[in-house]
Amino acid sequence: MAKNDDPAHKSTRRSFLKAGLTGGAALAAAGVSGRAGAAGDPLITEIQDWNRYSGDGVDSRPYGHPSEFESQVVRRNVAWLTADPISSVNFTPLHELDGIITPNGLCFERHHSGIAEIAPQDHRLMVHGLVDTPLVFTMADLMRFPRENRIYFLECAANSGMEWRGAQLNGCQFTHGMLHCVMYTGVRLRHLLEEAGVKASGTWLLAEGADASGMARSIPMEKALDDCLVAFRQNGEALRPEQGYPVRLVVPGWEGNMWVKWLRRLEVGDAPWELREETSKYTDLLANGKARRHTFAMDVKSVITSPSPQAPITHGKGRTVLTGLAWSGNGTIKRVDVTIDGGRNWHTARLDGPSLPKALHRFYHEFDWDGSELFLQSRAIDEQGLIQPTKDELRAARGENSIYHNNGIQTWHVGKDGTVENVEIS
Ligand SMILES: Nc1nc2c(c(=O)[nH]1)N[C@H]1C(S)=C(S)[C@@H](COP(=O)(O)O)O[C@H]1N2
Ligand SMILES: [Mo]
Repeated sequence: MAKNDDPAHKSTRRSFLKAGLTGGAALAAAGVSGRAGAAGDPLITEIQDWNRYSGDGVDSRPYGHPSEFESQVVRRNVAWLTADPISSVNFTPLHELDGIITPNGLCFERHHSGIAEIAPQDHRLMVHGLVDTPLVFTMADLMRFPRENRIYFLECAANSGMEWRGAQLNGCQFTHGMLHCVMYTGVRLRHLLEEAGVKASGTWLLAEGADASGMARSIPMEKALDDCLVAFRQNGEALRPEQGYPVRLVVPGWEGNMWVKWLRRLEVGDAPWELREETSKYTDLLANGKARRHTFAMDVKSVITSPSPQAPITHGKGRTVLTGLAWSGNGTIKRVDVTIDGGRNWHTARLDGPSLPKALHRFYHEFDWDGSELFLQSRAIDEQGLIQPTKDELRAARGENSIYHNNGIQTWHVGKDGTVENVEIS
């Protein structure tokens, strides 16, 4: 434990003692003050229960779960958004997470007809249409193809959709939480299609789910033969029922709606099917009354996850860690810029952790907070050189009728008391 008897640090002693001693060594290494005067802290001088009594033995938690002190780290919905939780969405608590991997139990859920509960032995995946040999695969059949492990983000095209006309929801969980990133294990969709033999006229693929909504999307054959996976595991274990157990389609970099869960049917055709999810939904109505459609790829985007409305600054002035996520459906993230003064000065953020195509990237910016008001923004640039636009730029290009594909720069206002609010300044 670091000792610091410099009188200049004494004023921080009391608040430090109240907050408890956590991560002392790591903080000291980073040059953070506030270690002085730990003497007399009952958490050090008195034996605590966890130090006196043995705890639960092995097997008390056959499937482990998070500490009881982390009970606030949960998915949340916005009750007024949808009429019924059966066809609804909840949000990943991005402000509580770090790194790039979303824990399985925290991946946001979007269902059109609730969670289908399917025993794997009862599941069938059909491949038919413009193929030489229509085929049906069982889960056991799928397990006999060569497997691949890939980390990808999934973002619903409606993520940030409620923010098109102005700042609305107070927290990145709600403004940006239709987003998760896990490691999938699965087989290349291409292998299944090759097994059936796609005819030369087969230029489109229909993917359909086994849930009651039978949700389906048209996918260009070029993408289907490229990097799509038919996945049965997430982060090493079986897919969660919420994520499409026993099998889902993974469509890297493209809008979440195409990642059909409980995947049961693949039909090869020669044109898109123009279903509900690609006409009345997931199209972008422009100012001139025309709608963009087939806007498959998710644009370059980022968000500061802390500080943020649900993760205010509680430690007062001084050393502050700003962190966030950046991602692009086009590939990797090349750079993230961060400003704390509403765009007057930009700093290059520090990217840390793996930089994988079509996966989340983690960034940090450490700064000394002088206790004044801040306007925090992040701006991502991807490997193709595409730059995240301001919301003004986005509305100038696309009007105000859109819901989907809002990748505008998010602004958080930090008050002098450290509270954080969703605002818009550009
Ligand atoms: N079968 C089926 N697949 C589906 C859906 C659905 O309701 N049924 N929802 C889609 C939508 S709109 C999104 S954004 C993603 C959400 O995936 P998640 O629930 O794993 O977050 O799944 C897609 N796949
Ligand atoms: Mo979605």
